[in-house]
Amino acid sequence: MDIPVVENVLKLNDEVAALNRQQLRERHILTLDLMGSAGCGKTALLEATLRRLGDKLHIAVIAGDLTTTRDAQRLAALCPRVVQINTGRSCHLDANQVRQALARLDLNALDLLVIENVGNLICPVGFDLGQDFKVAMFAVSEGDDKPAKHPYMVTEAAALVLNKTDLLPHVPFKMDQFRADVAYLHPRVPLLTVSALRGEIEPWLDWLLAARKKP
Ligand SMILES: Nc1nc2c(ncn2[C@@H]2O[C@H](COP(=O)(O)OP(=O)(O)OP(=O)(O)O)[C@@H](O)[C@H]2O)c(=O)[nH]1
Ligand SMILES: [Mg+2]
Repeated sequence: MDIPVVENVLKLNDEVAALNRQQLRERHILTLDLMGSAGCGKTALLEATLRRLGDKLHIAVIAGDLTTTRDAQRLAALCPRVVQINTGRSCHLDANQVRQALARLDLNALDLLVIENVGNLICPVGFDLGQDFKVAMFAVSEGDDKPAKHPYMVTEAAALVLNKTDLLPHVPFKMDQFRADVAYLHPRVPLLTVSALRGEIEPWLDWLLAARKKP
């Protein structure tokens, strides 16, 4: 019997992602998909980034959340180009939602677009949004085992941010174990240790500015 097989359930998403990528690359806009668990500090990192780079680069942010515009409101205090996507019950953004958000942004003269994905270590990994790079974010308060337990976050990411390093004296976190697991899963991926709360984000800023120069 001939059983029909759906070979690529993500095909439609991939097609729209390709359109997004083409639109963004034509304008030379570096686009990042920032993924990480709920509360790891994605919005805090973007706030710190806007404080440091907001008057040097034209930056836009698309913030994904199930409900509320709270992240967008925080970011709008620092950036005039912010769009919130409410995903309802969905645990990740998809390319079509990003496409609709792009239509709400003036892409002319934009240098950098960061898409803050829904706080979740699993679902965002599998969906191409049209970004140049996926960035995975962890926090020391989540424990050192998260890369090993969520390997696809690590293998799909072009860079890893480890946040809340200011809490290292207060939480059990084996940095050696964390680094070893990351190195095993994705050798040579940049590991950027930061404290968004304190504004200590130099490794992230350095990576970001270097990524802009890549063709
Ligand atoms: N100690 C410490 N706290 C931080 C740091 N960065 C963020 N936080 C705190 O962690 C909490 C969550 O930060 P958010 O920036 O909202 O995290 P998020 O990843 O955007 O969360 P969702 O959008 O809900 O997924 C807030 O109370 C922040 O103040 C940090 O570097 N150190
Ligand atoms: Mg947030």
